[in-house]
Formats: sequence, C-alpha cells, structure tokens
Amino acid sequence: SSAYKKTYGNRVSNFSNPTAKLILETMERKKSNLAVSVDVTDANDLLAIIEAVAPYHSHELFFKTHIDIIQNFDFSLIEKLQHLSQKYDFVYFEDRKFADIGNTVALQYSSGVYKIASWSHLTNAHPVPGLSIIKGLSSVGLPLGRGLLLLAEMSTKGSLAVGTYTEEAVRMARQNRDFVIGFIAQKRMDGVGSSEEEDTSDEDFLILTPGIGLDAKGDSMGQQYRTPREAIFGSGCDIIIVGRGIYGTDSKAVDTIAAQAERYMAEGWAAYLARINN
Ligand code: 6AU
Repeated sequence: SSAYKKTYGNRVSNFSNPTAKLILETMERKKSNLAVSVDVTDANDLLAIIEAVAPYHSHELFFKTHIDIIQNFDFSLIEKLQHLSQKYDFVYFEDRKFADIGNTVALQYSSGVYKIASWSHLTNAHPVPGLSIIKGLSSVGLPLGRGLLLLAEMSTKGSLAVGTYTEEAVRMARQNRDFVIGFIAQKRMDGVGSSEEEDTSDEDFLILTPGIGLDAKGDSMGQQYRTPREAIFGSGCDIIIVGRGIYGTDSKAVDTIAAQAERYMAEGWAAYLARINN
C-alpha cells in the first residue's frame, strides 16, 4: 500500500485527528518508532523508568501504561506524568482495553479514580461491543483531541481476534476516521474487509504492534514475540510496543533499561528505513 512506503512525516496529512498528527510528527522529529510499555506496580518505579529512559536518549516516542496496576496510586502521579511528558516531549498511551457498552465506557474513560481522558493522548478498545463503544469513547475523547486504537488482532497464542472479527474491526474504524486512528494488530490493515466498489488505496491507519522481543520467543502465559524487523519491515507495522524486553524482570536496573531501550529503538528505526528505502 502507499502508506507502507511513505515516511512518517509525509503521512501527517492523511489524518485529521490531532493525536495521530502529533504521533507522526513526534516520530519524524525523534527518529523513533518505539513505545515503551511500563508494566510495573509501583508508582516510583514507573517514574524512575521514564526518567531513566526519556532524558538520556530523548528518543522514546511513547510510554504505555496500565495505570490500574499501580498499587500506590494517587492523582499526584498523573501530575508528575504530565510534567514529564512536557519536559521530554513524548506521548502517553493508557492501555485500558475498554470493552463495554458506550454509556459505560464513556464513564470509565472520563471518570473514576484515573480520569484517563484527561491525561492520556491515546487509548485502546476491543471492538467486541460494536459501534457503541466508539460512540461512547468518542463522546469524551474527541472534544479533547484524543485518539483511539481498536484491537483488530492480538499477540497471544490462540487469539480469537482473527478473520471476520478483524475485518469488522477495520470497517468500524473506517466509519470513524476522526477518532479511530489505527489498530493494535500484527500487520497492516489497509483495505482489509473493504468491498470491491470501495476505493481504499489512500487509506492510512497507524499500526501499533505488541509482542516484540529480541531475546525471547514468548512467555509462559501465551505471549508470542517477534523482532522489530519482522514487525516493521516484514508486516508493515508502524510502532513497536516493547515491555519486558526493555525493563526485564528487575525494574530498578536503570542503566540496563536505558541501554535496552536504545537497542530496540535502533532496531525499530533501521527496519523502518529499510522499508521506506527498499
Ligand atoms: O512486551 P511485553 O510482553 O512485556 O508487554 C506487552 C504489552 C503488555 C500487553 O498488555 C500489551 O503489550 N499487549 C496489547 C496491547 C498493547 O494492547 C495487545 C496484545 O495483543 N498483546 C499485548 O501484549 O502491556
């Protein structure tokens, strides 16, 4: 497809959503397609990892959080996270995986302890409820300029998000281009599920892909890993999401974490350059 060969910067105009534009501009400026997934349970570890990685290289595009696993959460953490994102110029992706009816997800997105929409540029949702979930989330997120990814596929062994489910997810996104800016998926989705009359040749979605590891093939709970090159060059994904490959099992080993982030960042960018120059 055309987007596969284009630079990130040249794709900015393919999107109307401000978060999509911000992501592509940040990628171009920082020469990075790495999202660091920081799945730690202590707020201080979360802040320490961001501080370790962000200023040192200044390359990290995204930090992806699961804010509901933090044991010592209070809203001052969000203020600190916002301060860091301004200081180091990166984007937050709260990996909430909403999955309920529109009315419920609108409340979960705007309210409660975490008030996700107030600070997270990007979030994601399972398409399983149908268009209702986009209606609910966009009623909150669109006025704030936020963006949404649909989980069109998953990285786990035996995932049910395949075939017509994936096609329906893409059709849902196509109808809501102002808010749905792309997918969590394992490959490009251009033209997937489109009818023969539809012209999808100029279609562009951001593909963020998890299940990336250079040293392991998976974990003991069904996660499956492939390399940045396989994901970006081989399958046309745009952004690699890396968690344990970067922070390992010892979330306090700050030097190692920074070095690993650098390694994934370099691999991801090299794969992108190979793709656009191929
Ligand atoms: O690199 P890992 O395996 O340590 O972490 C991968 C991260 C985790 C998962 O919750 C998330 O990516 N994830 C997702 C996302 C981002 O939505 C979807 C999926 O199919 N697989 C997956 O691992 O924080």
